[in-house]
Amino acid sequence: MKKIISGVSIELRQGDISKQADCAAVVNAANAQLETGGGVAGAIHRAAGPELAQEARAMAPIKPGEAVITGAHNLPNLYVIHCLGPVYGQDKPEDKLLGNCYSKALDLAEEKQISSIAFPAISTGIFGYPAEAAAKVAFTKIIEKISTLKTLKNVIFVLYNQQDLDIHKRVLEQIMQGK
Ligand code: AR6
Repeated sequence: MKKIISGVSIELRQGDISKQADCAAVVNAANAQLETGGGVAGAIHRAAGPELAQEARAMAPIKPGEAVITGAHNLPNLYVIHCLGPVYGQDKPEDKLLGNCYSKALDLAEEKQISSIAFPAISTGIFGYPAEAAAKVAFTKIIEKISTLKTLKNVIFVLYNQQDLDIHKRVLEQIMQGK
């Protein structure tokens, strides 16, 4: 599914975030230490190789809602943007912290003047954020900033399974219909 808003496409696809060769930057659902981990962080660090953690170490730790950018090493991308999402029920206010992740990732991508970025559903795995509520925060923030984007033309969400893809499709439709 693809929607165009203010000349920027928001595309939803099912897949593995570590295999998105057509995106200049991929976003990592990181931990504070910017080390490898489970889920997205595990897949990204495995594919990028140990140099990713080595490069990122100097920038750690980061706080919930923050984002930093590194090279992509052995990944088929130019950059990895590491976002620390909130742990649901613990880091508050969750919606603001999650929104900050998306906002800062877009800012970093724009600073590098790249045209495409791929996001996973930050915080919705190990950190426990309900997928529908997280999708609402993510799309609302991106649409809020979309008219300010200069070089970014493709914002891609890579959802790991069909259920998450369906939830994101539904939430994006609802937001675009003003619901
Ligand atoms: N590609 C795309 N999406 C994925 C992939 C993948 N390869 N693997 C999992 N997902 P999570 P979080 C989905 O747990 O909740 C890590 O250990 C997954 O189904 O990766 O922000 C870090 O080290 C879920 O929908 O991130 C942190 O400690 C979403 O991606 C902690 O987990 C996010 O799941 C971060 O937790």
